[in-house]
Formats: sequence, structure tokens, C-alpha cells
Amino acid sequence: MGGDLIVNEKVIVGLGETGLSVAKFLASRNQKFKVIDSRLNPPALSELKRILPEVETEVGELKLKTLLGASELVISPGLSLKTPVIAEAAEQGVAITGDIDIFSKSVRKPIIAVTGSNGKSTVVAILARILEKAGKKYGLGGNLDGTNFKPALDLLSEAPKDFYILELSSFQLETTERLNAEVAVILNLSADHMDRYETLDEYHKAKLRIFNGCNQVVINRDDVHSYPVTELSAPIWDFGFSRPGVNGLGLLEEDGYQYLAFQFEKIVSVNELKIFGQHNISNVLAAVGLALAIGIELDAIRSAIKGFNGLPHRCQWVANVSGVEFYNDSKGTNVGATMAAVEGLGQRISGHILLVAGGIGKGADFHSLVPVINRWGKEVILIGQDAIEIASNFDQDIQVYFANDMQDAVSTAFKHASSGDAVLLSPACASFDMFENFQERGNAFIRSVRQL
Ligand code: UMA
Ligand code: ADP
Repeated sequence: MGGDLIVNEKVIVGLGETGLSVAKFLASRNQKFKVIDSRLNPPALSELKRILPEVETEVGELKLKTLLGASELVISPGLSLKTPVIAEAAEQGVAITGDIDIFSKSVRKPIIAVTGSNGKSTVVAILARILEKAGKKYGLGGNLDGTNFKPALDLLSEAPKDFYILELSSFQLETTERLNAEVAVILNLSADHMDRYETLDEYHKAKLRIFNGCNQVVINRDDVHSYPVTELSAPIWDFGFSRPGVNGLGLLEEDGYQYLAFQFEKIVSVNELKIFGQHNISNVLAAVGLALAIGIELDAIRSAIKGFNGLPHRCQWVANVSGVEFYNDSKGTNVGATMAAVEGLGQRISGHILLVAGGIGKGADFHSLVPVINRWGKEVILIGQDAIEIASNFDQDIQVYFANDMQDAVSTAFKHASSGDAVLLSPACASFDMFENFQERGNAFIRSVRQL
């Protein structure tokens, strides 16, 4: 490391929700640190100044000198480790960590860790409901949004819990050396964040870090990407759509009905679930696998999954206007999610889907949407920054319209819909070009539907 630098304190890099939670945590442990952010006015700056006015901050372009002077860098998930100054500091030997690694070193109770390209929030929400029914105290945090939102380290200042459920993004896992989870799962893998990763393999490798040091693993039989690549002695539970085997969750057919089952034991029939689509069956099975791994009884599991209504902005029913159904799947922020939503809804309705999509494409390949749109769709209404680029991926058979804003998109879709059709907002894109976040986008959709 550089000659006259005095290595003293940790440096928290990033002053958003994660940076703030790390600052509060380190302060509670009487550790010395500094907080820096490349933005001139990072979102949590005023809150940090209010609660910890003595903490030194540095905003604007990240300085290599500051990074090299750190005993350790605590990097926020929004920053790539490839950011040139961060990569340079790492190259020169500065230690790197993240909030989840700090969490795992400090927590005293089992971690249940969930990652995957899609379904994370749904699975952790189902699992939380199961633990509630089973009378367990749990903390739920990590890469969540909306009302459930809570950075992981904030959970450690609450009353002690029996279990900690963490939703983890690949960004958080990049800085997580050893999570030591009691049980971990990669729900599925499909391309996302291709503006941050060069290849799908690089994205996959980040996700695989979830298994480091874990005691048990849940795998998705239908997605090889969910398997740990290194030999683990950890017991394995599996889920998938086929008939389950030993320690397996899956589907059983009996008397013309389909049941979710553990090994040979039926849990509930598919018809008893309030959420729809194959993807949600997969989500429920994954949550059940995690619950069984930590010793929860089937009765509590059964009652929790029957009552689960789904989260807002995920294939959420909005209204029926003159026989046309409207669904808000604003959280469908990548191609895989939109494919699952179109397929799930397509199987449910008598007519066709008019899909409202578009926004920031994150470098995705939209061509993979073509078969499902051809199968279930009637037309696509595109909004946002990458609308033209997305349209260029579709063949002539798909009718495409461009809309100026959400209201225009909804009224165009409605004009072209017939009774029995469904209008689905599932953008396959991030929302930040037109909205604050996906919730605001979903709410704009709901408002536009109400105005019809
Ligand atoms: N940023 C800078 N300069 C900095 C630091 C950050 O420009 O010095 C930018 C980042 O590039 C990013 C934004 O600021 O665009 C936010 O980054 P952050 O690391 O400060 O984010 P936090 O506020 O700490 O929120 C993060 C997660 N966000 C991201 O990973 C982008 C939140 O997940 C999570 O709830 C929170 O930590 C607590 O764990 C949200 C998310 O969008 C829901 N996640 C992505 C997703 O689900 O697709 C991964
Ligand atoms: P995440 O937290 O991983 O973003 P969510 O549970 O919030 O996942 O769901 C986001 C969107 O992903 C949903 O709106 C739906 O379109 C899609 N989705 C949910 N579960 C799955 C799944 N298991 N496989 C594919 N797509 C899914």
C-alpha cells in the first residue's frame, strides 16, 4: 500500500440506505469510520448528519487516496467492484466487505438466505408468513422494497429473533465472503443486470456465493443454475414441477386435481392458492422447502400458504372494465419475469394479453419474449427510453404501438382490447427513466385504469 498513508479507519462507500445502516451499526459498536459517496448529495446524507453529526463524510468523485487509507472498505450494493478506483484499491490490497458480510459475522441466530433472478420478494414474504403462523420471531431484511424494506443490519438493533430471513441481490453477494446461512437457495437464474455484468456466468458466480459456509441447501430441480457448483456436504432439499422424491417438493396429480406435495404427502391443491401462474407455484414450493429445512411443521406451512394473497405490483389484479381485466406486474423488471407473468396470466384468461412494457432495458435480449407473446399476446404497447430498441427485437407478427406515457399506454391497450382479454403491465425493464421506482410506475398504471 502507498508509502505515507496512515491506515486507520473503515470507509463506508455509498450513502444510500445500506451506507446509513452500516454507519449506524459501526457507531453502535464504537468503531471509527468515514462515509463517502460519489454523488454530491447522496440520499442519506442529511439523516446521517442528523443522527451522527461527528462522522466525517466526503461527497463527489471517489478519491483513490481515501480508499487506500482505509483499513477496510464497506461497499454499498449499488456500486460495482469494477468501479475503477475501487478496483484499484482492491488491487493494492485494501480489504473489501459489504453489509451482509458484517451482518453474518454479528448475528447469533440462523440466517435463511434467498436469491435468484425472480421471485425473491414473493418467497421471503411467504416464508415470513409461515414463520408467523408457526409462532416464530423473525427478522426480514435485505434487498426488499416498499413496506417490507429494511437493510439487513437494521435488524440487529431490534429485539432478538429466532430466525433472520434475508433477500439478497447479486450486488450484495459480490461483497459477501462467507454468509454461513442455515439454509440458502438460488430460486432461478435468467439474464438481468447485464449493464453491470459482462456475461451471465459472471452474474451467476455472484449468486453462487450465497452457498458459502451454509448448513443446508434448497435447489430448484428445473434450473441447474440453482445447484451449488462445489461439492457441499450440506443436506439438500429440492423443489420443481415434477413428482417429488426424497426430501423433495413438487406436484402430484390425483383424481384430476393437482397438489403441492412434500415427498408423497399432499400439502394443498393448486386451486387453494390465491396466487396464480407456474412461477408462483415454484415460489410457494421454494418457501415450503426453506421452512421444512428449519424444522417448521406442515400444518403451519399449509395454513400460511393458503392465505397468501401475493405482493402488490406482482401480477396484481387491478380491475375489470367492460370485460377487460387489468393486471399490474410493475415489478416485472427483466425479461424472465415478464415471460413468467405473460405465461401465467395467458393460461388463466379466455382472451389474449395486451402487454404494456418498456423503460430502461439494462442491456437485455428482448428477443426471448417473442415466443410467449406470439403464444398468449395480442399486441405490445411500449413506453420509455428503450422502446424503439425493444421493438426492433420483435418480428412482424407482433403488433407494436408506442405510447408517450402510462395513461396513453393504458387507453391505447383498452381501445384495442375485447371482452375476455387482459391488459398486463409487465415492463421487463427498470423504471427510472419515467418514474421514481417500480411502485410509482405500478401506481401510475392503476390510476390510469381508474380513469378509463
Ligand atoms: N450510487 C452512486 N454513488 C455511490 C453510491 C451509490 O452513484 O457512491 C448509486 C448506485 O449506482 C445506485 C444508487 O446509487 O444506482 C443506489 O445505490 P446504493 O448502494 O446506495 O443503494 P441503497 O440505497 O443502499 O439500496 C440497496 C439496494 N439497491 C441496490 O442495490 C441498487 C436496495 O435494493 C436494498 O433495498 C437496500 O440496499 C437495502 O438492502 C433495491 C434494488 O433496486 C430494492 N435492488 C436491485 C434489484 O432488486 O434489482 C438489485
Ligand atoms: P424479485 O424480488 O426477485 O424481484 P418478486 O417476487 O418481486 O421477485 O417478483 C418480481 C416479478 O418476477 C413478478 O412480478 C413476476 O413477474 C416475476 N416472477 C416472480 N416469481 C417468479 C419466478 N419464480 N420465476 C420467474 N418469474 C417470476
